[in-house]
Amino acid sequence: MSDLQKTVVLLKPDALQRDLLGEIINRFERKGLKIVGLKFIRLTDELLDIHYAHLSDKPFFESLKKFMMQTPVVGIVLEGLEAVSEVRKIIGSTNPRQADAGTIRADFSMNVPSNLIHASDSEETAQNEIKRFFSNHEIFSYEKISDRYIFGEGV
Ligand code: DAT
Ligand code: MG
Repeated sequence: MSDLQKTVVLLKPDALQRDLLGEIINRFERKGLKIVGLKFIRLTDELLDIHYAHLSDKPFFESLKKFMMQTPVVGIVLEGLEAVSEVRKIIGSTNPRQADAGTIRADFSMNVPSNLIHASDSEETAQNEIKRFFSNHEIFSYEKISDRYIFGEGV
């Protein structure tokens, strides 16, 4: 199906420390998003300079990078219909106190940078982040019996 997209999420150190990995992954599973890549990633200063380049002039840049290196993060590639915008909708706004109730950030967090989760913000970013964090052999294509019920008959 043409509007099947892939997107990247990173479960941040606060999600790991607070035992919220399963809860967060469960929300994506329930939506019908398909997990096509999943692993621990140890972020480095060099990776974060690229990943958060749009924030390099902010006063919180160094502390943000330190926070992201406190523990491994869980990197996930999700696939689904308009997955990039759907996942951004499910995670909620950057500031958890402005995020809509029912979103992951609003329901389980209160502050930045500890807002639990990163997600690609556009199709172009998603493509770059898949290449940044995953090798080709770490992205899997497989059929699930539920695909046709969730994505439609044509899938
Ligand atoms: P998002 O993560 O919603 O894409 P972003 O790309 O603008 O938002 O920022 C990346 C992360 O940086 C964000 O998840 C948390 C952190 N951050 C943003 N604004 C911040 C601030 N004012 N103080 C501390 N951390 C901040
Ligand atoms: Mg962002």
